Amino acid sequence: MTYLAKPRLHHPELPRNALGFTHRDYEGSVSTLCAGCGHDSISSAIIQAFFELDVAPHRVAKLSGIGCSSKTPTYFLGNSHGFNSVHGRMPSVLTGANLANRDLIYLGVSGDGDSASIGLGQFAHSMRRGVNMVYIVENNGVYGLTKGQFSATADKGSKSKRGVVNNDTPIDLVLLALQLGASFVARSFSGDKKQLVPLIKAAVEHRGAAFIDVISPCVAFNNHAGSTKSYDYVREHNEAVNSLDFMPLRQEIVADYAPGSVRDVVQHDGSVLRLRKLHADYDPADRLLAMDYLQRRHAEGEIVTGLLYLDADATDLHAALNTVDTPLMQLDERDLTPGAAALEKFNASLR
Ligand SMILES: Cc1ncc(C[n+]2csc(CCOP(=O)(O)OP(=O)(O)O)c2C)c(N)n1
Ligand code: SF4
Ligand SMILES: [Mg+2]
Repeated sequence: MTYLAKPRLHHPELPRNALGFTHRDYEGSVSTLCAGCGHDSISSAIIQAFFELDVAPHRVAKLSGIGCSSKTPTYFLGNSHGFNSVHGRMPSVLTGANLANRDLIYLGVSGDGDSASIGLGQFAHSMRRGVNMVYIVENNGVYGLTKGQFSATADKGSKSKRGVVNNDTPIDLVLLALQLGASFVARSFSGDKKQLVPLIKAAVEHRGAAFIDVISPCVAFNNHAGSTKSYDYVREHNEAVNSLDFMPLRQEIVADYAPGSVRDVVQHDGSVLRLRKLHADYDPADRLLAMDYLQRRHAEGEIVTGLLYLDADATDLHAALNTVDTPLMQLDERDLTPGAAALEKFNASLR
């Protein structure tokens, strides 16, 4: 058995969102991951975010690769579309689905092995093309599913459970996403739901490539002293540069912070991200500063979290390709073969 179904009965007075759905309507099957795995906390944050956003589950397509992290879409949004692809190939499958049907919300879930090793090229191209998606990496520094080998995001000098030292330079997917042109880049921690839920909500409303790297401890293979992805290490070295409130379009904006300490950023759909600065020298609108800051703080042993970069005016792959507003899968034969006269007119426009 690959999943455990949840009983359908639930309390009749569970809170409902604007669509009349309860939290349960956004859940999936019972998780079969190890008790305490960070990935389960991320699933719970995803459920919370979509419930609070009042998104109808059938409007979401969740895609993943292979790994414990890539199994998690079975444990949330059980009423959404889903596709569990091949190891490292989620981004190209997601890109194709997005091009065929732009009407869905695309949620890619991956692991550090899935995205920073076998799928690194796929990760890179989905970022640089600006595919409209939320791309979450559940980053534990190991290949959890295949018994805890170091992954490419493991820090140099960090130790495996058996005491082996990792000598390889780590790949920082946040830095790569910044360099490759992602327009929403964040890092969070599976143990910090207060930070993660608004980040996911804001990423869903963002148009363009939204990337969230979530440090997600693997309790079976990477939660010991000497690991830099353990619960203890991340709690001790977590430096949040800002805190975020997400306000959908219809919600009244109430000023509850001292002037100057907050910045409201309006996204294309009118939703507002209210950013409260925790570090005076950090500006999430400055891509180059973000890259410099992250590398300097990493050298000091800090894990910088929060909304690290945002281009609120970003556009996506559909804008670059100038595709029609109607999802391509809805076009019929007449739209796709407009006839000789239309072809002649098009050819003439290119002469
Ligand atoms: C093409 C291919 N190569 C290798 C594997 C073996 N494999 C399965 S999961 C995995 C790594 C998973 O690590 P990660 O993506 O970090 O996920 P985690 O289990 O840590 O959440 C590997 C190497 C595979 N399934 N397919
Ligand atoms: S092996 Fe690690 S990543 Fe996989 S379910 Fe267990 S704790 Fe989570
Ligand atoms: Mg992993």
